[in-house]
Amino acid sequence: MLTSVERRQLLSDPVEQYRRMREIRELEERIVGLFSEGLVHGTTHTCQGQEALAVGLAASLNPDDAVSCTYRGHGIALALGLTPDSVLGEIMGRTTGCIGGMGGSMHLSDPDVGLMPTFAIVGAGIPIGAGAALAFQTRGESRVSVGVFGDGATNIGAFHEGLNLAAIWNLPVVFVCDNNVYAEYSRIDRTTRVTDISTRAAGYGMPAESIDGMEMDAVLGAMARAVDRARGGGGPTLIEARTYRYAGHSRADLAEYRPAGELDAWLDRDPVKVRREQLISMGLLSAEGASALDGAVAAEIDASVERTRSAPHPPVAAMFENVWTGRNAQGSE
Ligand SMILES: Cc1ncc(C[n+]2csc(CCOP(=O)(O)OP(=O)(O)O)c2C)c(N)n1
Ligand SMILES: [Mg+2]
Repeated sequence: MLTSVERRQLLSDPVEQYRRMREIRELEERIVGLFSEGLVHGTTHTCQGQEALAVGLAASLNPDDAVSCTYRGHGIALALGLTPDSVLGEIMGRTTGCIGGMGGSMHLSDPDVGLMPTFAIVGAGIPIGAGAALAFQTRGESRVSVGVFGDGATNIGAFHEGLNLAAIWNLPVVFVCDNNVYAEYSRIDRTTRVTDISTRAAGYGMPAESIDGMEMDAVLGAMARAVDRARGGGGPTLIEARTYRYAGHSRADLAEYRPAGELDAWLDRDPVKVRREQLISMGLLSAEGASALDGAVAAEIDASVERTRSAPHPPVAAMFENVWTGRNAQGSE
């Protein structure tokens, strides 16, 4: 089985990019079922519909670049190279998870492939992404940081602070907003007067692009421009990727507030389906090859689910690991 680092290196190949998109879709759909079985505790936030953004973003980075993202980050984690076992193990609270099953669905991380923690606090990953970029700049390293967040997060103070500091210090960071139309149960136009998120960059003197986040080539193009700018000393960029989350916010949400027909219109432009058709028409995959690949991914995810079902939970004593206090071993402050 490949390691996360080996998986990360595969992503320059368009067929591997498609395979990763398929893997994300399959795993997210299984997770919904596993949640219904009571095997995922708390809740979980899935990203079906946002696969082109996850994979296009990961494919545009070097292995030593860094990414911070939100609780809706299973897709980005897989795209960056985390194995299905390490993502699912974490989500199901098993020792095979990327941080030993102690973080759960909203706290995935793997420093080996540059995945800084995924963040449950809306907007929290934005200043962390800027901070990583400040570290790279200070050390003179040619590394880029990417901060991924939702449309709702652009109304949080951390968005303003993170973008402003990144702009004034010319940090090597790319801010990526996945504008998936909703923040929890609220449509964007009920919470945000300016719904074209990319225009906010003007307030920070920062270049920006608004792209179709359902289209892999649009994501690859915008990311390449922004990453080149950051790595070349040109400072930060804001990318607004217009996407849609097919499922409700979390597992308690049936998304009944959505207007009739809206989901169907986005499903017509499904990124996984569209990329599959593009690869076939470009001659990079045959129709039979694509079906075989889809079947192989489904079988791999089946096997991962079975392995994870029988993987152990961490022992109770693990709750005292990785916990720091102000006291030393002798008990003094
Ligand atoms: C600081 C903070 N405020 C409120 C919440 C509750 N909350 C969780 S998700 C969410 C909506 C965020 O929407 P968006 O940024 O668009 O991301 P999406 O869920 O669509 O990916 C809110 C308000 C939180 N987790 N953190
Ligand atoms: Mg949103």
